[in-house]
Amino acid sequence: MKKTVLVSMLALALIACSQSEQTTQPAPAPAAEKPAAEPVTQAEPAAAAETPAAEQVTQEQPAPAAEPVPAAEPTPGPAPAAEPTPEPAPVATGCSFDLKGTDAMTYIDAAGNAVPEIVVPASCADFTINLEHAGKMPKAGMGHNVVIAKADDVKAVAQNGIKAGLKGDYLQADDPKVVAASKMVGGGEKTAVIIPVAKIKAGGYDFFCSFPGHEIKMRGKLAVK
Ligand SMILES: [Cu+2]
Repeated sequence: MKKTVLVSMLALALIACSQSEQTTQPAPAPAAEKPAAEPVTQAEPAAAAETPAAEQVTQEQPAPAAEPVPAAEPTPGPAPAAEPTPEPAPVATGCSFDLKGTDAMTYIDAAGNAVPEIVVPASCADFTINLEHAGKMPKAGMGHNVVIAKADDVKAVAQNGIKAGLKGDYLQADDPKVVAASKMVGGGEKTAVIIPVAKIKAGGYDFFCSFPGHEIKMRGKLAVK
């Protein structure tokens, strides 16, 4: 692009154009004159000559003819588009999300980042959260699951889960407050929970781990968008 500008500036200098400083602008001349095919009439050389191809211009008006070339070139310069933008929070791109549980009692995403929120596309009928226990600790000591419930119900569901005990995967059987839940897994194990999106469309739902005490750290929002 710089080359083009230089060349055009050179050309402009050679032909003694007074508008050389405008070469960097995308469309300095009246942009309305798009029709490139329009033949130039010698009556209005300056005005009509902008867009027409160079071959149409008579040697009488070389100055305006040199402009269209650089004017058209600078536009295709989407250099800043390639700039990477940091993602604020993990966003699900499809109808599933890969979640990991750790021995440090945390949920992380595939990249190892915290997961404060999972975006559930409203267009999905079902949304799946795949859970992998990325640690080594056994289920009895550091078990993890994924439970979906209203944010206001999380405490109660967790309390009911404690009563159910490890035998019950720390989740009360048929707890009406539970929208969906995976089984409890230990280090190296995988599981998943399928969430009917219609059930959480109203908003205000969280995902959390019902292992005793874990929901304090292992909890995030489900945002249906
Ligand atoms: Cu857990």
